[in-house]
Amino acid sequence: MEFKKLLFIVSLGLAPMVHSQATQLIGTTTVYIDTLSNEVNIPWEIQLEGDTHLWVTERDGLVSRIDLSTGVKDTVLDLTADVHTVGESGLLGMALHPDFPVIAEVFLVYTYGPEDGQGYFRERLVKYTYDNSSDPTLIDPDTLIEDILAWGNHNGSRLHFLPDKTLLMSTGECSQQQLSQDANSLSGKYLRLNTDGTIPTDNPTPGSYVYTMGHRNSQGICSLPNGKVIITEHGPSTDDELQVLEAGNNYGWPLIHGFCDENFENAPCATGLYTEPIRAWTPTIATSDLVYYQNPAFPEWNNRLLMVTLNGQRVVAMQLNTQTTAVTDEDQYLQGLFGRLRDIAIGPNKEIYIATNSGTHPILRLTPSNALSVQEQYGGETELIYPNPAESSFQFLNKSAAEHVSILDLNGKTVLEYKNVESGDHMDILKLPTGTYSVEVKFVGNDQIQRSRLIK
Ligand SMILES: [Ca+2]
Ligand SMILES: [Ca+2]
Repeated sequence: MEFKKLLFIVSLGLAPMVHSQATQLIGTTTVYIDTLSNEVNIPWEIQLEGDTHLWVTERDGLVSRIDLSTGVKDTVLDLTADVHTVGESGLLGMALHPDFPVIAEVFLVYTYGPEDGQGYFRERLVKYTYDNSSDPTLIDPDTLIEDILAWGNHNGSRLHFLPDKTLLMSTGECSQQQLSQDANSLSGKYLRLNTDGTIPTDNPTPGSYVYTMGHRNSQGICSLPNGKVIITEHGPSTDDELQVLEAGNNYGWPLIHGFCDENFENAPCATGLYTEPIRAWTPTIATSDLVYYQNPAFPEWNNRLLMVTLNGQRVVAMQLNTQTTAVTDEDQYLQGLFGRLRDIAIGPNKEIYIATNSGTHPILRLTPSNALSVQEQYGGETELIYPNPAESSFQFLNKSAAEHVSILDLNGKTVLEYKNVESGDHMDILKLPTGTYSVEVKFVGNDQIQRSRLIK
């Protein structure tokens, strides 16, 4: 009767590896890992909509909403005919308006053709309106910025809202390094704009979108509780970077790689014009997006900056000093388990979503065991089973073996029974209709019947 859930089949390189694990111990915290969706192809950006949906962009041109409780994916925009995809270009960054859905605006960055004779094409930022009437769709495209240089790689692009509701957009230098230091080019920059596409009057240079310069290819950005904005930057063969983004700064590419620590960097560093990173990685690990995580029930990741990496195939958890001038502690997690990791987002119950970039590109959900406590959510009942609510199966939080498990509906009728449940077993509830149930358990070595509520 027992049911072992095979959750992952991850292919890494030429030697396929099979993972059939549902839990991962991170420090002393048990983290349950499942797949929210296996229906996406090369996800680039994931973002929560309230506490019900995860929006995702796919590089080929689809924008979709995934229901957090069912995993069902609903495509709201198909740009595959408009997107020009070569290498790492295509549909990239996305941001929902901070007041979504009251202000039902969605911002998207994608590259488009035609190619010129040298293999270059263009990138644009477009605002859509979300029409939630009957069949949810993105409508009324309004191009905010276009004609940005695009190429097979180094196109950025992440979008991020500042507290004043202006929008930041990263652009890559398309391997034309001199553009990063050209104040008249939109490439190799962070741009800042109002949501109607106009230039904010308090941008560093009046009349210019350019917010910061000297970037190579930034694909990670988040805000900290102290208001600072942190970005990641892909280095060349050395020096992936973590930077504090501040208006008007020049981050030095291609004159300075990482810190000022090599002879060729002496002259530019001596000018004092360039901002050094707060952390650099050599060899590079392909630093992608990041979030700031706060959850006292998950001490290992609490108050840490969580960064996903592509080539590095891991989550890097970093503690920053209070001045945000240095990384004071850093640990590596999930190394190699799920391949390349592209994006990360935090859900309504402090669960963590990760968009992967290997194999079938699943979107993973990581739920620390304490994040979904029955007591917290439903008050006062024995904290017995996990997850709760559950979709397809549950197990005992304490991993105890049980002689007998009965699941009863609200009329007290037994609808499902399991006998001789071993430690860590999952109990299948796929057949059960959605609803509220009572679970009665006779654990091994305990004469008392324990009761808990189960929500499916
Ligand atoms: Ca993101
Ligand atoms: Ca250096």
